[in-house]
Amino acid sequence: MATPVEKWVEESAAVTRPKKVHWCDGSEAEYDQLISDMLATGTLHELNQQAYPNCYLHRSDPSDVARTEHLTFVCTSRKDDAGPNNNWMAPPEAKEKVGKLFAGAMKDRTMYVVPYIMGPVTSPYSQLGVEITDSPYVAASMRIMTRMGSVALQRLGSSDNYVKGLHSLGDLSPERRFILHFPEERLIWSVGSGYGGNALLGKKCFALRLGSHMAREEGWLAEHMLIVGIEEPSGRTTYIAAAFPSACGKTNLAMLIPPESQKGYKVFTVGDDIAWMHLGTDGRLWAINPEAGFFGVAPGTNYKTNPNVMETIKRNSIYTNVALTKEGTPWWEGMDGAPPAEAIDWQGKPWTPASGTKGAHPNSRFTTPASQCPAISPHWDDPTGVPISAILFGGRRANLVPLVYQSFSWQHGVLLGATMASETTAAATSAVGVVRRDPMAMLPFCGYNMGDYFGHWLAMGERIKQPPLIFRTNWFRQDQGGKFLWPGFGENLRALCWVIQRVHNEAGALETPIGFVPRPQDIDLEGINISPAMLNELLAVDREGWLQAAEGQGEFFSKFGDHMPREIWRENEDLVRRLKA
Ligand code: GTP
Ligand code: SPV
Ligand code: MN
Repeated sequence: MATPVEKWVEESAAVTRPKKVHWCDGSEAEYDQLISDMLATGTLHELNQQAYPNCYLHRSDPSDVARTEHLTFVCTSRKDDAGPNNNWMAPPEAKEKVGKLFAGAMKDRTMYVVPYIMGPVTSPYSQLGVEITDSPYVAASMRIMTRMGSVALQRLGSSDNYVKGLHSLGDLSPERRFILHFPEERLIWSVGSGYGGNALLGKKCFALRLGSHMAREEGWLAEHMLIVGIEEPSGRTTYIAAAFPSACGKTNLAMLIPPESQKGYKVFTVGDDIAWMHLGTDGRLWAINPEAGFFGVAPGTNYKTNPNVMETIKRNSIYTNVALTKEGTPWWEGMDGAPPAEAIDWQGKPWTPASGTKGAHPNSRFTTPASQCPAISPHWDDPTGVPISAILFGGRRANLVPLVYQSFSWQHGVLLGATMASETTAAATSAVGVVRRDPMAMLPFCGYNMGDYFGHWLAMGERIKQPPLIFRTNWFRQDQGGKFLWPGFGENLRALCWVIQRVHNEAGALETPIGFVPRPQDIDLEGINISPAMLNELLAVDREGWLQAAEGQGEFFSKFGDHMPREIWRENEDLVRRLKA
C-alpha cells in the first residue's frame, strides 16, 4: 500500500511529468552528488576550496532575486479569512490558473522529493513537511536549512500529517510566477521562482504563513523572530525573542559579540529568523527555532559587524548573487577591506569599483548550517526550546522611535507590535527605503486576517502565566545630517542589558506616554563615544510626532473592520489620551 506521501508524489509526477523522481535521503553523498551535478550544468560555481572548503556560488535569474509579495497569495475559501493584509484568490480559481503552469513543468527535469522536519528532530513542537521541487539548488539548500531526508521520512511514517509543498522553477518568468498558500489543506504551490522565501518552502511559506494559521488554531505563536540567550557575568542567562522586518538586523542581533567594555557577557544564538513559541507547563513561553540553517543577507556583513557569521560561512555554504573575486572568493559591498580591483558581478559580468553598479546584489545571501556558528546555543537543538523572558519589536526608523522602550503591559505590548512601521529593504522586490506599516514584522508573512492575529496575541497573553515583557527597539535613528545616531551591532547589547535588568526588576526607567523609556543613566555607555546630547536624542519622545502617528494608525486598523480587537483600539485611545495630557 502506498503511503499518503507516496500517493501525493505520484499524483504530482502525473501532472508535472519529470524525467525522473529522486527521494532525498539527506546523506552527505547525496548532497555531494547534487553539488557535482550543479557544477556540471553551471548552476553552481566552485569557490576557492582552500579558503572556502565546500562552498559554492549560485547566480539566480536576474528577475528572481527577492521575495515577490505581489505574487504571493493566501487562498482561503473566504476572502475575509485572508484579510486585507494578504492577496487572495479563491482556491478553485487559484488551482485552475496555476495548475496550468505545473502541467508538464518538470519535463526533462528531475523531481526531487524533499522530506523535512521544521524544528528539532524529536521535539513535540516540530512539524513535518515535504517539498517536491525540480530545482537541485532548492534540494541542496533545504538540506542546510532544515532537518532533511530519511530522518523526516521516518518521523512521518504512513501519517498524512505534513505540509505539502509543490515547487517548480517553471520558466522563471515573473509573468508566470505565483506563490500560493492553501492553509485549509496545508498546501503550498510555488512556481516561477528559485529564490529564497519563494522557493525554500519550509521557511516563510510553511514556518510563517501556514504556521501562523496553525498556531492560531492550536494556541501557539509562529513569529518572524530571532531567538538569543544572553549570559551575564553572574552566569544568569535570559532568552529574548525579537521581531524585526526583513533585513533589519535579526541575524546580526542573534549572534552579536559583546563590546570590549562589556566583559563577562556571552551571547548564544538559538535562531536568526523564525520562532515557534508554545506555552510551557511552567506557565512560561518556550521557543524553538524551526530552522537548521541561516539564509542571511550578505551586504554589510563583515568581521566588525558580525564576526560570528563570517566564521560560520567559511565552509559548507552556498552563496547566492554575491560577486566573485579573481581569487575565487565571494565578495559583497561592505565586506572587510578595500573592494577588489576587479571581480565578476552577481550577474556574471566583469566588474570594477568604477563600474558604478553593485558587485553583489543588495539581497545577495548565504545559506549556511546553524551548527557551524561559533555562538550557537547549547540549547538550539533542544526539543523543549528555551524560555522567553522578553520580546522585542524593532523597525528601521530614521526618526521618532527611541532606541528602546518598554510597554506598560502585554496588551500595550501588542499595540507596540501592531503599530510597528519600518523602512522597506531589498529583501522584497518593491521600492526600498519607504516607511510602511509592518505589524510585528509579519505583514508579508501572516497567513490570515491580521485583525484576528492581533486578537490571537491578546488571547495568548491571557493564557501565559509569566508573560515575557514587551519592548520596542530602533537601532536606526538618524541625526539631522542622516547619520545613524547609534553604532548598532555589538553595541546593541547595551540596550539588551537594560531589557534584561527590567526583566529581573533591576533597572530604572522614565514613565512616558509611549511607555517606559530608559533614563540616560540606565544605559551603560562605558567605552563608547556617545555624547549626552546624542543619547538624549536617541531616547527622546516627540509627543507631537507620536500623536500624529497614533492618529494615522486608526486608518490602518480600520481596514480590518470588526476583525480588529476592541482592546487594541482602546490601547491606542489610551495612548492618544496620555500624549495629550
Ligand atoms: P532577513 O534575513 O531578511 O530577515 O534579515 P535580518 O533581519 O536577519 O537582517 P540582518 O541581520 O541580516 O541585517 C540586514 C542589514 O542590516 C545588514 O546589511 C546589516 O549589516 C544591517 N544591520 C544589522 N544590524 C544593524 C545595526 O544594529 N545597525 C545598523 N546600522 N545596521 C545593521
Ligand atoms: C526575509 O525576507 O525576511 C528573509 C529572506 O528571511 S527570505 O527567506 O527570502 O524570505
Ligand atoms: Mn527574515
